[in-house]
Amino acid sequence: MLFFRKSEIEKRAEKGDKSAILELLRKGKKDKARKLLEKFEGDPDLTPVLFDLYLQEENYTQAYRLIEKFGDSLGTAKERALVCEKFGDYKRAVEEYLKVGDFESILKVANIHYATGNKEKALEFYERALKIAPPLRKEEVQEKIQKVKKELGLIEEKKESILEKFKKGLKKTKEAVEIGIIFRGRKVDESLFEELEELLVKADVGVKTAVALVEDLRKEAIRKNIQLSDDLKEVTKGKILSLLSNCEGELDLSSKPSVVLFLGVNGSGKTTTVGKLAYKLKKEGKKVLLVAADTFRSAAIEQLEVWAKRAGVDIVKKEEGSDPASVVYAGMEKAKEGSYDVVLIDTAGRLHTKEPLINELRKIKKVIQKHFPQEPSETLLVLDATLGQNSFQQARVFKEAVDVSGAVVTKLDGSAKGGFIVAICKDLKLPVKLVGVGEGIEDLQPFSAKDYVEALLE
Ligand SMILES: Nc1nc2c(ncn2[C@@H]2O[C@H](COP(=O)(O)OP(=O)(O)OP(=O)(O)O)[C@@H](O)[C@H]2O)c(=O)[nH]1
Ligand SMILES: [Mg+2]
Repeated sequence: MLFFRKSEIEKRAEKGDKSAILELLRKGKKDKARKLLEKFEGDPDLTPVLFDLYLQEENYTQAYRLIEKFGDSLGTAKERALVCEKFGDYKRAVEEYLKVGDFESILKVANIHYATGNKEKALEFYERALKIAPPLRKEEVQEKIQKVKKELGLIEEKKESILEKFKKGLKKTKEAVEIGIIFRGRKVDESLFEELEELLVKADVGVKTAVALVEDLRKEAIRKNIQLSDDLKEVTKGKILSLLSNCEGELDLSSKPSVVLFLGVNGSGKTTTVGKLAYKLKKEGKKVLLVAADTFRSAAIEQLEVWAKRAGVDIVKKEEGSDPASVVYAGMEKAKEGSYDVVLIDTAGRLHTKEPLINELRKIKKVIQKHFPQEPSETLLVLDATLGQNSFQQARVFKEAVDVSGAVVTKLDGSAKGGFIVAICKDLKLPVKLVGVGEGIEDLQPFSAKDYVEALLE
C-alpha cells in the first residue's frame, strides 16, 4: 500500500490557515477546501472565503444560509442582493440593491417589484432608473415605463387607425411595387401609362383589369387635359374606387344565431381568422361559439381550442377523424340551447379530393339548415394574399360547392400582391368582408375600399 505524505500546505490548511486554504483553491482542490471552510464556518476570516466559493459555484442556497447567519459581514451589497434574489428573498434583495443604488440595481428593484405584482412600485423605480440610465439604456427603460403605465391604465393604448393598419398591411406591396412614386412630379405621357400598367400587373390586380384601367385613364387624361402626374393620381384613385364599388361588404350578423361558415384551402388562414373574429365579436359583447369542423388533424382541433381560450369563447369539438357534419350538428344543438349570437365554423381545406370536399361542404350546409333554415348568414372564402390570383382556380371549386357570400383576404401584411383585392372583386365577383393584416389577435379589420385605395397609391 502506498502512503502519500500530506503536503505542508494541506497540514496548514487543516489547522485553519487562511493562506493555505486559498492556496488549495488556487490549485483547484475545491472539494477539499470547501470541506475545511465548512468545518471552520463562523471563523471571521474564513467564512467570507466560503461565501465567495458558494457564489462562484452559484450555490445560492448555501450562500443565502450564510447571509442569514452572519449578515452584512459577507460579500458586497450587490453580491448579497444577487444571492437573496436568486434564493427568492425579494424583500431583502430589494434592501440590498437599494444600498448599492446604481442604475443596474435600481432597475433590478423595479423588475423585482414588477415580477412580484407590485406594478405601482415597479413604475416608481423604473422612473428612478430612467433618471440615472446611461444613454444606451434609456430606451429600454422608457419601454418598460410605457408598458407598466398601460397595464395600470394610466395611458390609453394608442389605437392604430384603420388606415394606418392598411398602410402597414400593404407595406410589402408598396415596397415591391412603388405605385405611388410614379405620380410624383412627372409629366403625363405614354411612358407613365406604360409604367403604371406594369406596376398594376405586378401588384396582381389582373392583366385584363390593368389594361382596361390604364386605357380608361389615357382617355380621361386627354379629355380633361391632365398634364401633371399628381392630378392623374386622384383620377386613378377614383377609377380604382369605382372598380371596387360593389366589393365592400359588412358581415351580416343580424339573425340569431348567425352562422358563419369558413372555407378555403390549407393554410389560407381560416382557423386564425375564426380566432380573431371570435375575439372581436366577444369584445363587442356577443355570445360566440366556435365549431371545430376540421376534424382532419388533431392539431387543427387543438389550434382552434387555443384560439377559443384566447378569445374567451366556447367551442364544440369531437375527436380527430369524426364526421365534420356531426360536429356541426352538435354545434347547432348547442347554439340553440345556449342561445348564442354567432357561430363560427372552421372547416378543413384539403383540395386534392375535390368531390369529397364539395360533398362534405354541402352536407355541412344541410345540417345547418336543418336547425336554422335561413343560415348560414355568411359563407366566407378565405384567400391568402401572398398567393394572389394563383389561388383563384381553387377558389372557384369552393364557389361551385356552395354559395359563397364574401371573401376574407389574409396575410395582406406579407404580400406584394395587395392589388389582388381588385381581382377578387372583378374576376371572382366577391365582396371582401374582412382583411387580415398580421398574426395577432387584433389584426383583422373590415375592408374599406377608400382606405385601401388611399393606402395603395400613397
Ligand atoms: N402574417 C399573417 N399571417 C397570417 C394571417 N392569417 C393567418 N396567418 C398565418 O397563416 C398560417 C396558416 O393559418 P391557419 O389559420 O392555420 O390556416 P388554415 O386555413 O386554418 O389552415 P388549415 O387548417 O391547414 O387548412 C398561420 O401560421 C397563421 O398564423 C395574416 O393576416 N397575416
Ligand atoms: Mg385550420
